[in-house]
Amino acid sequence: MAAIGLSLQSQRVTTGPNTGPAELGARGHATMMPSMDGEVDHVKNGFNPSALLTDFDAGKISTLPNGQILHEYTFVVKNQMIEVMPGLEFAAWTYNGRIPGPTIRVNEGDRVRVELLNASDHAHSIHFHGVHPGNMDGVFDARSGVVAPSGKYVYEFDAEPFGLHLYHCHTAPLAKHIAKGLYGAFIVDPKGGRPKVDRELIMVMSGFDVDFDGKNDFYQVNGIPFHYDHKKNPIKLKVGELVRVYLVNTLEYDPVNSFHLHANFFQYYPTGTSLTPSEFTDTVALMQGQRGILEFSYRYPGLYMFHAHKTEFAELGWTGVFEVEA
Ligand SMILES: [Cu+2]
Repeated sequence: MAAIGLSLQSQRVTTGPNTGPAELGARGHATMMPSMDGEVDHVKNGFNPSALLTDFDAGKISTLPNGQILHEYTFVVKNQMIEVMPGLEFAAWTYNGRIPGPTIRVNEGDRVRVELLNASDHAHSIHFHGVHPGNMDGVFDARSGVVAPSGKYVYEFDAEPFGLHLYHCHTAPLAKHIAKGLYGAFIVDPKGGRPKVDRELIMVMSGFDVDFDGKNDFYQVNGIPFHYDHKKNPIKLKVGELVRVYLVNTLEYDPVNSFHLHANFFQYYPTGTSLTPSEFTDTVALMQGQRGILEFSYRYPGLYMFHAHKTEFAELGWTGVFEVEA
C-alpha cells in the first residue's frame, strides 16, 4: 500500500475544506481511509458490480458444420476513466468498457472465437488460461495475438479442460496491463453442466494502483472497492439457498489474496476441475491466476461479511456482505 499516495487521494475523496495532506497523514491509518459513503457513478462508468455478479456471457451461439457449438465474442479494448471511489477517477484500460471484462461461459468441447479490436493507444492481447495452440496464446507478437493500436486478432480454440479459468492481457509491461483492468473470468462447464444450485455468483478479485507507484491503493471484487458493503449494495441471499461462487484472483503487485466467509463454511473446488470438493473450510488463499469454486448455504438469517483475510486489503475495499433473509 502506498501511504503517501493514498493520503493525497484521501484529501480529494473524503475530507472537508480545512483538511490538508499533512493533517491527514498525522491522523493515522483510519482517517486516511477514503470514504465508504456514497456511490461511484455506475452509469458513467458503464457497469455496475451488482449486475456483474450474475452476468455470465455465452456469446453469440451457433452450430458448426461438424456439430460443435460455437460461441462468438467481440472484445474492444480501450483507454477509459473509471470512477473507482466517489470522486476519484482512475485511468483504466478495459475490455468492453468494464472491470472485470465479460465473464465468458461455455461448455467443455465447445468452440470459442473471440475477436479483439484494439481501440486504445497501446498494444494489447488476450491470454486465455486453458489448453490451446501457441498462436492463440496472446503473448509474443502479431502472429500470436498481440494487437497493435487500431488492429485486430481472432483467438479461436476448443474450450478445455472444464473448470474455472481466467483471461488477461499479456503485453509488456505485464503488471501494468493487468493492474489497469484487463482481466476477466472464463468458465468452462463440464459436459452436462455442474449440479444445479439456487444461485451462482462471479467474483473477480483485483486492486487499483491509483498513483501508479507499483503498489495497490485499493482492493475489490468486481471492479469497485466497498461496493457490496452492508450500507451500500449487500448481496441478498435466502436461508437454505445453495450458493456457488466462482472466485478468481487477478490481483497484481501483492503476492497473495484471500477470501474469508463469515459464520459459515464452504466446499472448495480448486480451479473447478473436479466435481468433488477438496476442502471444507471458511478461508482460502490464492496467488495471482489461482481460482476456485465455493459452495455454501446459510442456516440463519443475518448480515455476514466476506472479505480478504488480510486486514489491510479489507480496509481498503476488499469487503462485502451477504444479507441473508429467512
Ligand atoms: Cu494490455
